[in-house]
Amino acid sequence: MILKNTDNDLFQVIQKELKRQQSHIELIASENFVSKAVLEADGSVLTNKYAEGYPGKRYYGGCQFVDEAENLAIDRIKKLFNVEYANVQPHSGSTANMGAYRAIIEAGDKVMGMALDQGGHLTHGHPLSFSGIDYNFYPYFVNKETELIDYDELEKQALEIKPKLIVAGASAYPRIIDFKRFKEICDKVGALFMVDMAHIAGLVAAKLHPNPCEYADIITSTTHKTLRGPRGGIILTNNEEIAKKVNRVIFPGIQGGPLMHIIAAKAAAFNEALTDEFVKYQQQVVKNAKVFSDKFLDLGYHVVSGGTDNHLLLLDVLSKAKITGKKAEKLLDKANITCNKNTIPYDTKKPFVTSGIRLGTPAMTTRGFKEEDFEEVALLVDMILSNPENELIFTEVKNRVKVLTDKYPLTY
Ligand code: DSN
Repeated sequence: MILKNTDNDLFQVIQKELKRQQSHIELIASENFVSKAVLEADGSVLTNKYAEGYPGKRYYGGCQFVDEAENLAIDRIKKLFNVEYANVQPHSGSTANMGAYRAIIEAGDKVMGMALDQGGHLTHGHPLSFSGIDYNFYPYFVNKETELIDYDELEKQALEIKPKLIVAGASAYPRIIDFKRFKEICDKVGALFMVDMAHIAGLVAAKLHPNPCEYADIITSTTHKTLRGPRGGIILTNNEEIAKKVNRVIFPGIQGGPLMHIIAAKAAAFNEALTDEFVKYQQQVVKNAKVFSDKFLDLGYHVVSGGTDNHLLLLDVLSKAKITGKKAEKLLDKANITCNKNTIPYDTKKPFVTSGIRLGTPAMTTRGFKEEDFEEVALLVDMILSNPENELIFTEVKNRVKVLTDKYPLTY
């Protein structure tokens, strides 16, 4: 690395982060490890290029090759999700959602989105997010008993509220989302239908989750979670008019020059996602999550909704281990296991404290973890949470984490 000689301070920071990633068990459900090919495109000379506009219609000269990169990304993502139109320029999931809202609704319109503390996302109407500021959001909830989206209740609410738009999609929902039912509700109340599939995009690509592109007017996603690409966003639709509006809203409406190196890295990731190996990887992600969740159930934990159908689970740590999610996150970090505190449905604790933690399998499955490895991780998590003051246990867990991370090295 040239940086070592030119800027050793920064070089050391990057080395420390690499070492952290190599030596920790990464369970944050929204994170993953990109391939060397994706990283190469991400760090390529395309970062030097200004390309405001879209392929074939740019405000700068010299765009012939970045045009090719963007067209590759567009063609591949359309094939991956079997959809007609794609905008691959959003810098993030938030920007993609802002673009989607602006393309199909007006400021002040009524929208329904899943409550953040029940699994939704900030950009689905939280009062501190642009979404909650610009639009009139009404949250919908999961059933208190089943902890599943209550579609009947959602329908009743929608009939009363008569929203212009209903948003499906979540950051912490462990079950299959019934997009067909959502669409039926939207049709019944005359609402547009948007899906933010950021968390499950990789599963959708591998056909392990229903494809929202079959039902929704507009679909957004990030590219760096289960999809295992660079950090960024996308917007998809089958409607030509909406596609035209999306393009105008993203540029010049919200963004200036697109990040061409990131778009190239998106193209590299989408290419990988079209392979059989990627499908096998996603199948393993789901199998691992199921075994992981079953092991916690065996250990006596309350797993929200009784299990998982996708890449994540929500563990109620307060009811079993009598510690908050905040404390659990800290304790696990000390043992080289990384996760995040998370509210569980109808949580009695504040979002910065929480009763739960969210655990995901995508990142460690990329490293090669199989079912037996996740069973071991569940045991290690339980050892820490059940013995928060015991230094000997911490040492033992750290040693066992090292055995696992050594077994599946992360090399860049
Ligand atoms: N912050 C992401 C997550 O962790 O789920 C969602 O954008």
